[in-house]
Amino acid sequence: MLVLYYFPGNASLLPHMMLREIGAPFEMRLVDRSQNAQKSADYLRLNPNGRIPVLVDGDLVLFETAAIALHLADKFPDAGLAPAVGTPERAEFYKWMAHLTNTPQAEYRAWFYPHEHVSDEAAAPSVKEAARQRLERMFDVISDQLGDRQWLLGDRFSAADLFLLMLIRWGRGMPRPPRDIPNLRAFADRVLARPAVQEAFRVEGIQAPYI
Ligand SMILES: N[C@@H](CCC(=O)N[C@@H](CS)C(=O)NCC(=O)O)C(=O)O
Repeated sequence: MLVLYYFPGNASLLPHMMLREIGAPFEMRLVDRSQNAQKSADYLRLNPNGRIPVLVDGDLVLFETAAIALHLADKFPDAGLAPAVGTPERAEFYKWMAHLTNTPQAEYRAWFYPHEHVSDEAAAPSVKEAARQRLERMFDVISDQLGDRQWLLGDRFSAADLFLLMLIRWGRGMPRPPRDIPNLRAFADRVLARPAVQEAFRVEGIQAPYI
């Protein structure tokens, strides 16, 4: 049995949307951040970093969102969430998964948790501001790369598109949110139209505005 440890709207949203796309049975367990449950002894046994999400797949206990996403794409190839191994499309898929996780996703840590990046709390606003500037540039580059293509891989939908939707959504409170970039908004609307995505949002209690 697959078990996803989640908190609404957190990075667990990517594997959750994928699991809805896949349609395999799975269980969801809330990690109650209002109680700091991600730092509880029980949860730290699953992810010693104290971060969400974790996927348990039988004896396998996996942390890191991108690793979980790649594992799900591989485990359920019929869901078509990643191109075939060894193809140029698969390489592009890896590029986007790696880029999204170690560039904008990592940068969001500085935007949402600037205090983690300073030894002097007074410097936190400056770290946050620098993160804002870098995130804006990152979304500009992603937007240029996407152009007027339907999905990140062109005609082919993949888990990378679900990842990008989640990251666009995380920026909804920024001064210049990613949704203000016209092709990112159109892209996000395409992903949001997918029934599996709507079901994941409904189950997590995520309400409009989604991005
Ligand atoms: N690189 C990690 C980052 C996960 C992460 O930052 N999760 C956030 C929620 S989106 C979290 O657990 N925040 C609570 C905390 O850091 O205490 C991953 O992709 O799994």
